[in-house]
Amino acid sequence: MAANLGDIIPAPLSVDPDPGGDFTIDSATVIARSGGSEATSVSDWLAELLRHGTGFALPVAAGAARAGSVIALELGDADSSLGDEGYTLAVSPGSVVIRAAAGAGLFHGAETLRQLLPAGIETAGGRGPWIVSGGKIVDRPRYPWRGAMLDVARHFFSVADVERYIDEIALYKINVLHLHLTDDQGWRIAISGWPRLTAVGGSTEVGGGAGGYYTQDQYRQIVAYAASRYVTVVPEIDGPGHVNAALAAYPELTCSGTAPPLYTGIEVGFSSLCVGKPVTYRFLDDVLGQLAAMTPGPYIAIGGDEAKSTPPEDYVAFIEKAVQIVAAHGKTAVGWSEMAAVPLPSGTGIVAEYWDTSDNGESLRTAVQDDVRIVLAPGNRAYLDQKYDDNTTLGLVWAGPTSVETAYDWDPTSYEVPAGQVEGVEAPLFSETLTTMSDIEQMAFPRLPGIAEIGWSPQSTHDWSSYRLRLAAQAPRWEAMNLDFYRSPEVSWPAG
Ligand code: TNX
Repeated sequence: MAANLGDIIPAPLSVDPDPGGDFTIDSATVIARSGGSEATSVSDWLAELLRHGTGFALPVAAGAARAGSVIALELGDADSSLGDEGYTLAVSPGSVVIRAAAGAGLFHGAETLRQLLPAGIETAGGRGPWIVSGGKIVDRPRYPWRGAMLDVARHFFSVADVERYIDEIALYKINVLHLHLTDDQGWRIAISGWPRLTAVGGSTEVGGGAGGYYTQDQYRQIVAYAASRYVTVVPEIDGPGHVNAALAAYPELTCSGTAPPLYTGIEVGFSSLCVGKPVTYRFLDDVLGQLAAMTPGPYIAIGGDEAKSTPPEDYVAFIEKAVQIVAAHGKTAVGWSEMAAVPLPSGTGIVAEYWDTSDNGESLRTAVQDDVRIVLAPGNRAYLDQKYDDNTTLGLVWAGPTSVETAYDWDPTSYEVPAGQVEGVEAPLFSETLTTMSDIEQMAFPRLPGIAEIGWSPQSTHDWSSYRLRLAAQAPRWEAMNLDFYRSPEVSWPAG
């Protein structure tokens, strides 16, 4: 059965169904692309997906051809109020036309078409019929930053796992992958001139496993893969705390000059860079500079959280310097909200991520005065690493348990931040208890689509009782994708 037009996640801005306008993909359907190289790459991506699912030839041709049965992807000449990420999708008996001003919008429109097709589209030669409900969708995001954060430091995840996660988040129009690359338990990115960071610092993980790291080529591969899904990678090097792996590799980074042993537990707040030593900033400049050079996106994250072993005045000095180093390499610094309390020279734009709700928003106060951009990732709502309920084996509890409803049912404007300073939302997934891709998926699904919807959809569409029905309808797709998810009893899942 065809999904009702608009029964997708995240909910679109507006939907205008036309009961007489259904379109059927069949063996004669062609894909027409127009408007340049990104129309080509998005069309090729969609064609591959649809060929795999339907078994039809679905040739891609240039030009805005309209005869016969056509899926048209048209770049340019779009309603400018929809921005780069917005799109229109018009379904009539002869065609599906997706139009956008930029590649990102075209890609989001293609992901919408994917969700409007039956779940069988996700399996090789799946079962049709491939009917798309008639009518028109006009869509654009509420916020520019819709993030997912993945911790590859507590446990290491392969390039293939990260790419799979990118595909999964992109299905829900998430457009930022914040990669937590370093922490006490592991250093996961190769840095020229500092080989022991990975050779020593990358050699373990929580629980004592083998760990691992990305070579610079592998990191570039992840970034390019993300870009092909219109996802911007924001790499994070956490400091001045969360640095035991680096200190174990390079004793000169400690104040005592003695390297601590590698760490495989899950405590936080016990390590610190030595803020007064010049070598600390040579190190930081090399690391952040190399990352900036490999990262086309505008942001580099510098952590700044839970620096419980750094004296407060050292913390301020460190953040000031780290923000300057990021700026010197042409990027904007992102940090956890503690960092927003540091007075920075006016005009220093940073992005602060609000996470710890136990401080009643105190950590946001200075940020609000300084006009810092805020990403909301409230621990008790958006942290995908929290247990769902008493039955969940994976996950932590410091901010939870967090049910599917709790993760969905909040509004970014209800925090003490002027609405104009909210850049968006993010769903962090710290990996202390997660070792496999299936673990990642069980924690992210079904909560991640809820955060994605909060970031994309107008508040007027927000409604738990109808959302849980749209969410239940995702399950056959996840099964077809072999994507593991938690069958929360809050949702009436269709019989599998
Ligand atoms: C808090 S979120 C942390 C992390 C932990 C996480 C677990 C943040 C800025 N710091 O070090 O992994 O809780 O949920």
